Amino acid sequence: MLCARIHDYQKPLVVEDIPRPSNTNGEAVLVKVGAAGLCHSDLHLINGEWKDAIPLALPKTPGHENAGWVEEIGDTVPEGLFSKGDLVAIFGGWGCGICKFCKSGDEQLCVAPRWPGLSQLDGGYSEYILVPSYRFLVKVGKKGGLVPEELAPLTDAGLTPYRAIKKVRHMLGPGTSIAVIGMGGLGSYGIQYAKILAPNSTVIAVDRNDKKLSLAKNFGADRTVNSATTKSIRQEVLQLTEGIGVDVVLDTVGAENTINDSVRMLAKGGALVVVGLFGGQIKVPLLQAVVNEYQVIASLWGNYNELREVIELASQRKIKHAYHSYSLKQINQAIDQLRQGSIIGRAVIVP
Ligand code: FEH
Ligand code: ZN
Repeated sequence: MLCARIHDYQKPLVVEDIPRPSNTNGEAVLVKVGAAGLCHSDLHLINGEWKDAIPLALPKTPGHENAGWVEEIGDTVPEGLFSKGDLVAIFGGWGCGICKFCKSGDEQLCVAPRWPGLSQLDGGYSEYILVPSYRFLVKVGKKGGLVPEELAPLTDAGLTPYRAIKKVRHMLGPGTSIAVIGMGGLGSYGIQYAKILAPNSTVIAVDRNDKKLSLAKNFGADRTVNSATTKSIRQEVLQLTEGIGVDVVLDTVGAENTINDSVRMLAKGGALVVVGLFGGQIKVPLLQAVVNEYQVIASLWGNYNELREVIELASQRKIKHAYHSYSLKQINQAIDQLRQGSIIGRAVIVP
């Protein structure tokens, strides 16, 4: 099977033919990959920036945002659950199943995770991916006619902001506002969830790129702020919120400058929810944080049930998708474009 693997950090992925997994035993399911989304985390991984935190035995196939069709079914998968050819989204937070986080349903927070493409297990930049348990598959019905290119990003880019906004939806409602920083893959879903989960809040999209901001408008953002051209993001946001600031900021970038901007636009009692992993430190001025009772919340990915919810929304065609397809052979081109920030929406690899 064709796949794209990291052989050396900071080098292009190597597209090569390797034997297809032959061990679809027990609970495992072999999935023919229909699409695999390209995430910023893959850039960190390929650059070697995470090699201490997430040590990999190279060569390794990345790709943790996957959807496709059931190809082979292990012998202990309960009868009748899956059939060959079923369309499935692959939940990527593969956990041990028995720790307190897995048992509470937040398997993406497992104490011993085996995330595809981000651990010793191979991911989806490949014609086939071996999923260690049927428990990580969401079977997708025909409603809405979803295709793998739409489903794959939903397993991460479309899942992470959903969980994040659910954590703070009680702070939103009439007369409130939320700013979503970064209109890449996550942000373009984030503004839509803000509109769905808090329909009466004002949703402000923030990015450096006008094309991404116009996508955000198209996807339901009420207001946009270009952080590269504005004289002051804080002043512009204050103007848009009658001098109050925003009740919630969702930072999908997670860089020191976006965290600084986020804190400076918060209303009293506001919450900053960070999902972006660009890097650096979260620094919040202590006096300001306490006096204003700011909340800083980190949120990782989403759980299996949250994935089911976003797929349900997508099946009802309540969310829009922006993606660009690349073949496996074009994967290094997609990686370069993601590095340059020139992809509008999500890049998906279609093997
Ligand atoms: C990054 C690191 C570890 C787990 C998950 C991730 C994200 O890419 C998920 O969006
Ligand atoms: Zn990711």
